[in-house]
Amino acid sequence: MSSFYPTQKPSVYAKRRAKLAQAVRAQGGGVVLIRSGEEIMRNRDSDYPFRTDSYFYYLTGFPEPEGCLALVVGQESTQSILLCREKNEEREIWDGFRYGPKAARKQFGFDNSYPVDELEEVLENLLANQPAVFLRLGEDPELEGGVSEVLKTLRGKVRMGIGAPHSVQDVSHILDEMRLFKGKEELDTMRRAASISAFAHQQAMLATHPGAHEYEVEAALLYIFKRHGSEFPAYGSIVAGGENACVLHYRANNAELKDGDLLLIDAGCELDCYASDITRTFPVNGKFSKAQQAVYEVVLEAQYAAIAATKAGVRFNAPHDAAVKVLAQGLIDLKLLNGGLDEVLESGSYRRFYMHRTGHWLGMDVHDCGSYRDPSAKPEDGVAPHTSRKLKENMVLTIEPGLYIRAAEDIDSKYHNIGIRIEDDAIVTKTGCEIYTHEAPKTVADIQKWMAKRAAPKNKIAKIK
Ligand SMILES: [Mn+2]
Repeated sequence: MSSFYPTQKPSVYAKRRAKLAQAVRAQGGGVVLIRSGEEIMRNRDSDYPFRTDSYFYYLTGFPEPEGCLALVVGQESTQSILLCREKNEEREIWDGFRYGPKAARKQFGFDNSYPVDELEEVLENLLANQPAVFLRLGEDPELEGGVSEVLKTLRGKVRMGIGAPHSVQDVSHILDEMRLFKGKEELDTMRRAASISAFAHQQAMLATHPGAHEYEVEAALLYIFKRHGSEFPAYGSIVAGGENACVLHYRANNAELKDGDLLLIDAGCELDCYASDITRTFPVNGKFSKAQQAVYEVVLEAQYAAIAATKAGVRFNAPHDAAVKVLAQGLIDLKLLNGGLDEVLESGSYRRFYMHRTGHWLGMDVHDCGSYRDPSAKPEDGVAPHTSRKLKENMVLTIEPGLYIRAAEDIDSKYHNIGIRIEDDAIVTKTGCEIYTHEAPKTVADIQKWMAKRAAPKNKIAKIK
């Protein structure tokens, strides 16, 4: 039986392992251990769909549960070892294909491989006389426990001339920094994921009409994701009509859509373990009211300002600060806030309507790994330690300002329950950024023009009464 894994050439993952090895070698070398995770039961004997650990997949391209990568980093050379499930005809008849150690080594380009059942014995051999073990500390208690056991066993063999590693170190920060900067293969996958998601948003707009339920629109999204080979949504899709849009992580997706309301959709597919993340907000009936349009234009202008502020060399906070300025001025102009711009920014009164950040790293995880702080910030250089880091080429981040106006007595009723967020994904370039989610309609004119294409509201696919 053949399979399409690894999705990239084995050399892509091998290069990442070599880079990791270099960093580990600089710290004296040792053995890096990263596991793929296991299948988790959902209820009774049905499990959740398995999704590989991002770090493990980044370094191996190996898709199965119960895998473990051991990277043995010596001063001169590195050995890549995979531990995975053995072939098992019985289990393969029931659950599907397994590579088994032998085929996995060959197809994925490892130096060596073992059945994962032998993990403990293999670790005893691998860790003997090594200076250190590198793990994602705090993320895999079972592995940490297993390593502790092995250390104890090795210490018991001291009179046989065997030494145990002297330290267990965290490897997360090294991998986080690597994953923060995307390579060509990663950017290609992310662009493809984004195109699928943008197309899904287009189709979701066409599936929207008064009287439909949020879940019907969600179904239109998921259909497009799956139809294009996406394995999962990258996160729980938010399909939030009317006041539900003011719930930032709305999950129910079960309300009926009303004529005159807006619909906020925050949804993106995952493709080969890479996320996309798009938000669009549009009128259920295809046409913005004056009040909705006024608020929408403020958020859109804020997003444009944030996009313009995104480029290599500026700090991560710059797009956020640019967006906040526009949002605050807009809230003043709409008479939703009193006072001058400086006063509103200073007091933070805008936070009543804008309570989240303008973006986050995007990659294998939707809120991707990587520090937001300047790793080199030193107080003695006049840079406070909490200062946000500078953007560099090939970082990927979202740009997603919003305004959320809950109904309240002190607010003009025409603005009640308007929740708007506009989110695109951006690759940082030398001179600016590449917005690669642009195919989802975004301006008022484009959205209204697109939604005018809707067929008369009827379901093309038969539905059970
Ligand atoms: Mn996001």
